[in-house]
Amino acid sequence: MKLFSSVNDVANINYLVKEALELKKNPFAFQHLGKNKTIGLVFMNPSLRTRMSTQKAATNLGMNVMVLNIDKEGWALELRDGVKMDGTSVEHIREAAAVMGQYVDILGLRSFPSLKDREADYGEEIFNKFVELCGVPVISLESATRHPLQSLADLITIEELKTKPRPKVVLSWAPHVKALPQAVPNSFSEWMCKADVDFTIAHPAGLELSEEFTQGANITHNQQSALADADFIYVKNWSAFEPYGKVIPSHEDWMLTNDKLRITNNAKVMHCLPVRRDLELSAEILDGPNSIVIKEASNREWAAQAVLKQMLESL
Ligand code: AN0
Ligand code: CP
Repeated sequence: MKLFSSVNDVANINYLVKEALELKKNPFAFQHLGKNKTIGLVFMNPSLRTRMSTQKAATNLGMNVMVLNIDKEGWALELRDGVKMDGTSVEHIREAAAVMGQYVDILGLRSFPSLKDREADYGEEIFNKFVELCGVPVISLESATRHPLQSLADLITIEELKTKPRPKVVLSWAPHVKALPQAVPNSFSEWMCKADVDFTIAHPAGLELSEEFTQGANITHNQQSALADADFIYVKNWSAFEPYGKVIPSHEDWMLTNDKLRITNNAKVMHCLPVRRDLELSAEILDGPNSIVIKEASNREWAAQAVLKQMLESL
């Protein structure tokens, strides 16, 4: 694998999940693969899980790891072409990305959307520039429109914990006070649409995701009907796709509570984290027996390791 930016870069998702579960049983079996190979993890935005799990995964494979929190520790980057750099940016993405490619065999990049310019965000302008300019395989650590390492970890978690061959999985929108990206729900949706699950998305009117990611999903504005008989509920806030990046207020009643779980099939509750307690998701669920959020975060390590293994094999 030379690029991991979406589910479309994966030849066989079932095989990738199987590989991840095998690595979980035997994490150090492929240490020789990464010997004398270096990965650079470049963050243009904050991270806890992606940074730590990907670093751990690379180390398990014997790789050297360099982390650059470019938003805090790097030079201010100019991302636009054709501008005279007489403002605050110090270095152009053209030099920065090309130089990074000199030091690493694989580059990981996190670049969130602006949530202001939909065309630039959905054109993945920053991520694609890095891919074009760095000259080495690139792994997404969450781009403007997708978070594939998260979605793979989510699928691994569902595969591990399902109690029937084709579980009912519900992506349920949650309230928030800030405008968050659509990357996690877009990505979760496109992975679930390819997985062997019965998939429903529930959100208030006006929070439709881009149809590019939801082909094959059942979509409803009725949270209660969606939750009936659910085996897994994936809780996540996102801002509007249209009007782009807007927070649509007064939907506090969409927060998931123990009471709402009563009509489900004792559903397991997921969230990519970080989560705001008692705003997005009730503390009673997070602290209760239905929450699988820590297991899900734990599986980020095996998701990253399975992808890095396939990348190392194709170097
Ligand atoms: C980010 C998001 O919603 O895309 C990262 C989640 C992994 N979340 C926040 O900014 C709170
Ligand atoms: N879920 C996730 O990607 O978490 P971080 O933003 O902390 O990496």
